Amino acid sequence: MSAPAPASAPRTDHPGVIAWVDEMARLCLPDRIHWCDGSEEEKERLTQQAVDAKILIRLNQEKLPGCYYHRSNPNDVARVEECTYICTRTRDEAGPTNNWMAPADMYRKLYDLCHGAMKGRTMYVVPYLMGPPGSPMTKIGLELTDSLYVVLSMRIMTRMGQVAWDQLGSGGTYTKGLHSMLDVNPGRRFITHFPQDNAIISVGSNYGGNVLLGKKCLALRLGSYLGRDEGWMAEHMLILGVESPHGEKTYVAAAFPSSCGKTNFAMLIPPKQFSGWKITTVGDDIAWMKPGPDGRLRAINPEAGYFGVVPGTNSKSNPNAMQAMSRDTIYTNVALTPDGDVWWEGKDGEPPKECLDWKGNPWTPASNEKAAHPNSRFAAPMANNPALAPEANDPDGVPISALIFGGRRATTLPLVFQAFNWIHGVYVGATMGSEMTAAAAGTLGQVRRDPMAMLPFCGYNMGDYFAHWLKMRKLLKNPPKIFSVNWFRKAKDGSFLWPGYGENMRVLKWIVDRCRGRVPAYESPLGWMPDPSDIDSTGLSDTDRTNLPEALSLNFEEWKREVLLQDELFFRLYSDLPKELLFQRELLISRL
Ligand code: GTP
Ligand code: SPV
Ligand code: MN
Repeated sequence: MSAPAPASAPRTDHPGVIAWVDEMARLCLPDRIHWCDGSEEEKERLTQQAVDAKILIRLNQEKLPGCYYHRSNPNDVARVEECTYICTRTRDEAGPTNNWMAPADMYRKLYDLCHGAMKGRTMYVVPYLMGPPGSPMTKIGLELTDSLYVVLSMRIMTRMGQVAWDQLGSGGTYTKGLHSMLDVNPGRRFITHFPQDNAIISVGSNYGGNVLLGKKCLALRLGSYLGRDEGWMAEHMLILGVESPHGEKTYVAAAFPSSCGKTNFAMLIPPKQFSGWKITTVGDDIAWMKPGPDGRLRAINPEAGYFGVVPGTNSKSNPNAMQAMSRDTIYTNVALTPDGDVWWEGKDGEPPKECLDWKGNPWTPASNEKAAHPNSRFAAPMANNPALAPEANDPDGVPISALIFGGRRATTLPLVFQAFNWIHGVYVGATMGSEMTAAAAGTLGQVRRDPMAMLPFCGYNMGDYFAHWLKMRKLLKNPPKIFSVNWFRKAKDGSFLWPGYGENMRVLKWIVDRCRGRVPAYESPLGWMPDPSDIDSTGLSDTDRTNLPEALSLNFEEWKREVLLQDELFFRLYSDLPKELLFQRELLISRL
């Protein structure tokens, strides 16, 4: 057993912080308070405590140095949208797509739940930055939590510790976050946001986006709210750099819903025919974007780590992610092998003859259940990614040339098209649909509208969010071009029409060339589209090349249905919907 940690003194003289931590401690009644400094020494000590408390299992350190394993409660394996609330002053500000409760009522309910909730536990005070130190776009957050798993994950996912205390100083602005696992009971699980107080309270969960408060809660829900007021955008987007053989660099940001390919796309390795082309990762999940002095949209990745989907990741689909999670990583809900290694469906090699599944039960290849949960995740520092763009630490961010929207659609949506202009692009993003995945509790496979991949993450009325998108155009002299992609279209036999993963480079190259005015496109009812011959197919397999025209095709019957399905969301948002989007819909119908 490790020695108890020395009592820790406040690491700041910020009077607001001292008073708030004191108030929350008197509410939650922890046995002790630990003010985190983010040091290596602190990490070692807290990790040992987590191992002693069986919160983490130390993995085989020869195979996976610095790696640990965690199992969450089986009732707590994904974000829960029905427990997620936006507590603005009025219901209308939160809009019809968010759960809402009046702030006073929600505070009362949660303070009741939190009262004495940390008895026998330690309250960790976790300071963190969202964004590179010194960036004008960076925000400071404080998370009070009774979960060591959260503390150690936040240390990977954000710039946590002294660096944040330094930036906070004695008068800085920060987002307040309170998290208690309580007894991890789904009946008492609430992920709540108070945009007008710049505050978050999360109780009853110990999983990912519910509890790593910098991520979806601050960087997207509160971030989108702040962005509207301050003239910037917080988006569920990866950011990547494309480097041509001549050293020309182009940056794109892409919004795909949860578990629809952002991490994979952000770490793409081009096929060997693209010699000299290189993709570097700025971010894999969240982009904060603001008009720069040059009139272009500049983006930073507010995070410092990846909380990535594990199943399906292997040395073929995503070698960079495999490297990133080979050390200093926390694995959650994968399978554990007898030699202290991890396994999951879709990993390289044969399944182990026996192992423990994500629930800790014996598992063999004959078992009917999955060994790893479909939403099992790795938390790895971005510094581990061999393709990390050095610009990920640049306080000025990167200039964005293209914004890409994409969903998981078995039909209807072609491989790629380019919107006619910004307003049309906003319409394309606003009408995005995608099949539900394991990243959130819900019905798998059902198509739902997920505008800009932000349906679960927009911190205010979705209609006003569209208006904000439209307004951003006026702040940009050189706005990015907007594209739609779909890697998931299927043939009649159910197989994917497009090979995806690294081969997506072929589509990305068309996008980059469009941004630079180097490649033709024809005008289709949806937007500008490539002829199959405009997509570089050297080295593509015969089947994939044969399928390309179908992957790019438009089916008018499907589009008639699609336009009607799009209406469902527009109908819900009608009173707040910018009229421009209704006109775009009329234009689309007339073109079809
Ligand atoms: P979140 O972290 O939930 O926001 O997800 P994400 O958007 O980062 O998704 P990720 O890259 O982790 O991909 C999720 C799953 O999509 C992977 O396990 C793959 O199975 C699948 N996937 C990713 N890219 C492709 C692709 O190009 N083609 C196909 N067919 N599947 C893909
Ligand atoms: C997502 O669901 O979009 C994720 C995982 O990136 S979580 O952090 O749980 O939100
Ligand atoms: Mn995500």
